[in-house]
Amino acid sequence: PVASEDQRFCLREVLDTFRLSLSEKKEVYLEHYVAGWRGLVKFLNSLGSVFSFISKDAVNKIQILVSYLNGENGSQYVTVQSMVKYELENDFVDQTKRGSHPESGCRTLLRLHRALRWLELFLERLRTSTEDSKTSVMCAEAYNESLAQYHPWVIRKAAGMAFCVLPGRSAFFEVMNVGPPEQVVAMLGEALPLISEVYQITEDLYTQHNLLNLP
Ligand code: 1PZ
Repeated sequence: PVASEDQRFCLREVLDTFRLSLSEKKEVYLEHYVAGWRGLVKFLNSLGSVFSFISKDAVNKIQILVSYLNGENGSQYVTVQSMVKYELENDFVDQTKRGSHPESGCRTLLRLHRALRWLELFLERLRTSTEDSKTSVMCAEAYNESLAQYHPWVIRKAAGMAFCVLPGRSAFFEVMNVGPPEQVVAMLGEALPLISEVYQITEDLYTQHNLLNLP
């Protein structure tokens, strides 16, 4: 059965949420950042249950961040910048090994941030791919260049197996629900600079506060 319009993934929506996540002062709104990830998870789920071990972890991290956003100190979590400041000033971040704050917003967002780099690399490959390019190969290359270095062997192995069952390029483009391939490519060309910008702003912030290796 065809899913109703609002349940179907659309790349355009994800593009919009990442656009909304950038403030005028180039801060990143957590609410929209998380909404962007929700959209991506929706997409991942539509690819089949082989990917559910991945989407479960992403959903778990999204939920941790949402619970801070909706919690009593939610006003401190409006932007990634304010979250970092608040958690560091209050000593809510385990810096070298997991201790009393194993689920800080900072370490949780770092996992999604690293995955955003994978996304950037993967979408760039998709954008410049040709009809005979293999999504599994593009996905694995992007993964090996980014996220893989943070994952233990078992996860790398499981991820590698999941990539093998990704739909081919044209089916993949269809699931994106944007239109014909040329339109997908155009949309990717629009989305990528936004995703890169959000990534870079977070990367700079985390570098500045020495947060890139949080346990
Ligand atoms: C379209 C194909 C999708 C491929 C997705 C490529 C990413 C593979 C990631 C495999 C993650 C496996 C599950 C759990 C991993 C966790 O251990 C780590 C570290 O968290 P910690 O254990 O420290 O709490 N989690 C992550 O690295 C976050 C992974 C989020 C992946 C989200 C992918 C969303 C894909 C969107 C598709 C368009």
